[in-house]
Amino acid sequence: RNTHNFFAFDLGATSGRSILGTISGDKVELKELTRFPNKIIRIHDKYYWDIFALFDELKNGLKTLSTLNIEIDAIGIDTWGVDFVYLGKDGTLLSQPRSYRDPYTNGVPEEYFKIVPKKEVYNLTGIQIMNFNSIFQLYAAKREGSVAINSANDLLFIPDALSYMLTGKKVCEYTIASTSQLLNPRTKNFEAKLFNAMGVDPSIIQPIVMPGEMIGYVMESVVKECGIGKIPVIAVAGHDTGSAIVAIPADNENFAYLSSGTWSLMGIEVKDPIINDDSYNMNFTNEGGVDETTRFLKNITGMWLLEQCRKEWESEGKSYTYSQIVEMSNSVQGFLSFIDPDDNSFANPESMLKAISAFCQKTKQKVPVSDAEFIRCIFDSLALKYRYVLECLKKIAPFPIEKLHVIGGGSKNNLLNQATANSIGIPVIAGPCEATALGNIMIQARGLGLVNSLEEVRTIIKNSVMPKIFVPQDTELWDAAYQNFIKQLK
Ligand code: LRH
Repeated sequence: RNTHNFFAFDLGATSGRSILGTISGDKVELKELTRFPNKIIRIHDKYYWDIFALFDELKNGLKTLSTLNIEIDAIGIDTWGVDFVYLGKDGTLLSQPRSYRDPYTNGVPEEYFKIVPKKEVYNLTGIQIMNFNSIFQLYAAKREGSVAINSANDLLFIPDALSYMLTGKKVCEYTIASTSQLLNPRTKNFEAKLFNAMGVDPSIIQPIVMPGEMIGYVMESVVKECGIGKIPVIAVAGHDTGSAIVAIPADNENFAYLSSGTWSLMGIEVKDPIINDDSYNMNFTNEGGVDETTRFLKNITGMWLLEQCRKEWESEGKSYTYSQIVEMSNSVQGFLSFIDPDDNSFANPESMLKAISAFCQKTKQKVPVSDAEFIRCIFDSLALKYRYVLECLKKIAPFPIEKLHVIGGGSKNNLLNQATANSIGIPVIAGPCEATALGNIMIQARGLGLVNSLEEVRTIIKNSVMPKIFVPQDTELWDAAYQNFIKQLK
C-alpha cells in the first residue's frame, strides 16, 4: 500500500483540533476533522484545564473519523508544554490539571533557588527559567499542601495523560518531559536531585520513551464507543513545539524558526544543547527534539496578547475576524507606542486592554485609544521583539542565520510576516500553518518505519506545502523604531 492514513490530535492553549493526515508517495495532505476551543477554568482563584472535556474531544475526533470509513495506521497526540496530572495508586486522575497561567507559581522559583541555586538548576537542565515550568508548579503544589501531589503515585504530562486515557499505558515522552525543567538534556534523564530537593519522589515519573515509539493500542471500550479499529498509539513529539519544528520546509540548516501561536517560540535547531554563561544570561532554553536534535529557543509571549484583547472585545459585542484585525492594524499609524510582550503584567491580567494601557502610561508613551491602535501596538511590538531575540540568537548560533521560517497559526498573518521581515532584515518564509499536526503525522510515519530521517520528513513537507516569502522593506524606518522599542525592555 502506497497510501497511509494517520490521526493527529493537536492541543494548543486556546484551541485544539483532530486531523486526518494522508501520506501518498512523497506527499502529505491534511484534512481537518474537528476543531474546538480549549479554555482555562477558574475555580476559587485556581486555574485548571478540563482534561475530561479534552478527552471527550479526542473521542469526538475518532467518531468523526469513523464516519469516513478510512483505515488509519496510527494515532499521535501533542499538546502545549509543562502541565501535568497526578494519578492515584488505583490509576485514576486525582484532580484536573492546573494551568500554567495559574499565579500559584509567582515567586516560587526564588524560593526554590534557596534550596538549589538558580545557576545550578539552569546548568543541569538548560531550560529557560519561567515561573510556570513543571518544577516550580510541583514546588508550588507542595507549598500549598496539595492533597493531590501528596497522594500521587504517578505524574503524567498532558499528552501522556491523554494517551494513557486512550490506551491504559503510562509513559513519559521525551520532548514533553524536557519542558519540565527536571530533565538533563545531556544524559536525557531526569535529575533526581531536583525532585528530592522539594520532597517529591522521582519515582512518580514513568520511564522515558522517545518520539516514534509505540505506546499501546486503543482500549476496547474506546474502540467500541468510537467505531474504530484497534489502532496503535505512537508517542510523537508530545510537545507541540517539538512536532511543529519537524515540519519546517527548510532546504538547508542556516535558518532560525518562529513557531507562532499563543506563544512565539523563536530559535534554532542544534545537535547538542548550548548551556553556557551567554545562554544563561539571555535565558534561552534547550528543549528536546526528535532524532537527537535540540531546540535552542526563547519563549516570547505571542498571540496571547491579541487573543485576550479579542475576548474583551467579544464580551462588548465586537467580534472581529482575523482579516478585519489585519485591516484595522493597517488603517492606523504605526510605531505610536511599544510594549514589551514579555512584561510580567501581561502574563494573565484581568484585562489585557487595561494592562497594555497601564504599560504605556507607566513608560510615558501614547496610550492606544481605538481597538485598531491596540492591535497595531501589539503587532509592531511583536515584530520588534522578534528582532531583539534574533540578535541574541545570532550571537550564539554556530552557523549564519540566513532566513526565518515562520510556522503555526500565526504564519497566516501576512501583515505581521511583512513587519517581521522589515524588522529583522532577512527574508521570512511563512507556512505551513498546520505545522504541528504535520509534524505529529510525520513522526507517526517515522515510528512505523515509513520514513527514515528528519531530512526525508522535511523533503516530504517541502513537496506538500507552498510557503510565502516576505522580503525586508523600509528597513531604515524599522531600525529607527527598534531604537525606541528597546528602551521599553527592562
Ligand atoms: C506552546 C507551548 C510552549 C510552552 C508553553 C507552555 O504551545 O508548548 O512551547 O512553553 O506552550
